[in-house]
Amino acid sequence: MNIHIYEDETEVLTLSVEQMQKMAAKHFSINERVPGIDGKAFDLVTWYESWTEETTKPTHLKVEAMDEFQAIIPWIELDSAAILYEQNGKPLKKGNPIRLYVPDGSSDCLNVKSIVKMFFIRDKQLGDESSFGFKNKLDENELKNQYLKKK
Ligand SMILES: Nc1nc2c(c(=O)[nH]1)N[C@H]1C(S)=C(S)[C@@H](COP(=O)(O)O)O[C@H]1N2
Ligand SMILES: [Mo]
Repeated sequence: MNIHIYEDETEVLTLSVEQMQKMAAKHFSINERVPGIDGKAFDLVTWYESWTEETTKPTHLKVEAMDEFQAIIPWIELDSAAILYEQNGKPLKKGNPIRLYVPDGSSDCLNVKSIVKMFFIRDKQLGDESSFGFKNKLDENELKNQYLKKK
């Protein structure tokens, strides 16, 4: 299963987990950043910086999963973000092919499993707050607002 990587809306790379993980310089045990979780991970930001040809930093990362769950996260929340790619020497049983962990994120809901697309975006209009939910559906906050409006 390949992971599709985009700069804004342009696909720039298609990578297997093995290719992706070999490009990364900083590998560690995920429990160094996420206590209680085991497995091998690499640092997201240094991985991105090692191959991008863009000269400015992204404003946001958008990740999309196989089940169409997605998250949009401001770049400044990603300083300690990690990509989990292996557990007990094997591919992930839960979250295959890769899972994002955002230890400095606003919510555990941002720890997106089974990522198949990653978008490195430059668009300040996406705002300062992270969001998540199923694609083409309302996110949790929107659902809550809709619900409250009806009452
Ligand atoms: N692909 C995918 N990732 C996901 C979700 C999902 O529905 N699909 N749920 C998120 C939410 S809302 C939470 S709280 C955590 C739950 O992580 P866990 O399954 O390890 O408890 O995963 C996040 N990652
Ligand atoms: Mo959640």
